Formats: sequence, C-alpha cells, structure tokens
Amino acid sequence: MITLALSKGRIFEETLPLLEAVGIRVTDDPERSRKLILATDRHDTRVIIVRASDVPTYVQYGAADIGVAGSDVLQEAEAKGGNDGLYRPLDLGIGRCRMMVAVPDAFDYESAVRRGARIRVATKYVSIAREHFAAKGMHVDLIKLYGSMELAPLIGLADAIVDLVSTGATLKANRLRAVEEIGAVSSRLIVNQAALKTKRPAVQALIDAFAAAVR
Ligand code: PRT
Ligand code: MG
Repeated sequence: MITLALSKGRIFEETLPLLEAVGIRVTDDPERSRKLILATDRHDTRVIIVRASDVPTYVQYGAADIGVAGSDVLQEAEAKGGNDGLYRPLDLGIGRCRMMVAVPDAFDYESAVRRGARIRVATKYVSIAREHFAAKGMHVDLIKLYGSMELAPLIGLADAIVDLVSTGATLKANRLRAVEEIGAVSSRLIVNQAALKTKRPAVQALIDAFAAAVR
C-alpha cells in the first residue's frame, strides 16, 4: 500500500490534475465527505487528508510514504530543526506564492529600518521570520499566530506581518502593502526515505510519473 498525504483546499485541488496525469484518480471528495482516508482507483494507493503543516510530520515518520507540502511549511520545519528522514525530489510548481513582509499603508517601514527601530511582527512563520530579520540585523519581537495575520496590524497587535501573498488582494483589501520579499514559495513532493528503500519500485515509479506530469 502506498499512502499519499495531502492537505484540503488549494493543495488538494492543485494536486488532483497532477495525480490524474500520473494515472491516479481519487474517488472520494474531501470537501463533501468527512472521510480522512480517501480511496483511489488504484487498490494499492490511498490518500490521507491532514493539516498542511502536518504533512511533513506524517511523511517523516513513515505514516505516509509520500506527500505534497508547501516550501513555506518545509522551510519553517527545517528552521526549527525538523525534517530528518525526508527526501524532497521534486518542485511540483503548484501552490505558487511569495513570502512577504507587509505593513499598514500608513506605517513607514523604511524609516523604521533606517532608524533601527524595534518592531513587532505577527506571523505563523516564526522561525523563517526570525532568520530573515536576524540576517538584516533588525531587532523584532515575534508574535506567533495560527491564521488571519492580516488582522494583527489593523488592530494594533503588531507593526508588521510575515505572510504568503499570491494575488495581493488580501493585503489590498486590508490596506496593507508588501515591503520585502523573503522568498518564492511552491509545493514540493516529499518522500519518506525509508519507504524509498523498502517500497522502491512503487515509490520510485510514482516520483518519476510526477516528474513527467510536471514537465
Ligand atoms: O488553512 P489551515 O490553517 O488548515 O492551513 P494552511 O493555511 O496552512 O493551509 P492552506 O490550504 O491555506 O495553504 C496550504 C499551502 O498553500 C501553503 O502552505 C502554501 O504553500 C500554499 N499557498 C499558496 C498559500 C497561498 N498560496 C496563499 N495565498 N497559502 C495561503 N495563502 C493565503 C495567505 O496566507 C493570505 O492569507 O492567502 C492569502 C493571500 O492571498 P492573496 O491572493 O489575496 O494574495
Ligand atoms: Mg489557510
């Protein structure tokens, strides 16, 4: 049995066409059913639905053989010192966005940087943010949030946020502007290193098929 870990929402939706190209059709719909283990038209392949930030954990421990995770999630886990036992063979080119520093339109970030001011930054990506500001030599107080980062500067919880931006519509709607890019983000295929040995033919065939589907 091959177990593939995905998260609901954009990763699932953008992975589906790739899976079809690989020759795997998921026969359960996670948005309609409450099932967390989804069947496919291959009797030896199943899909599990987990939180986006839990995908690397499932694959790392071998509870899933393979998974799809955002490079943001992988980078954050790595900065925390995790991700051992994970092999990252492929950029799937889906879930593309950018990790950005953003501030309210009225906040003069550039001047705060010049003055060496200590600012408060709210983010889900505390480790990535810490590395980014340390590299700039900036002193920041980091506030960990689990979602809706865009709200934090609007109600005085923070001066700035570190978050993902794709169209920029969310920033615009909340009168925020991006002031710095931390890096480009896309989703990666991740593979359990032990499964690559013990289930080599099936797992390697899947990696090759995904690579062909991406091209
Ligand atoms: O929602 P949940 O708390 O369960 O988990 P999650 O938010 O981590 O999962 P999900 O499904 O929202 O995101 C999964 C992955 O999608 C992320 O880890 C990224 O790798 C990738 N991805 C790509 C994005 C975006 N683009 C994105 N735009 N994830 C989130 N966003 C959010 C962003 O945080 C912001 O709130 O969309 C908003 C901005 O979008 P625009 O288009 O208005 O700029
Ligand atoms: Mg989300």
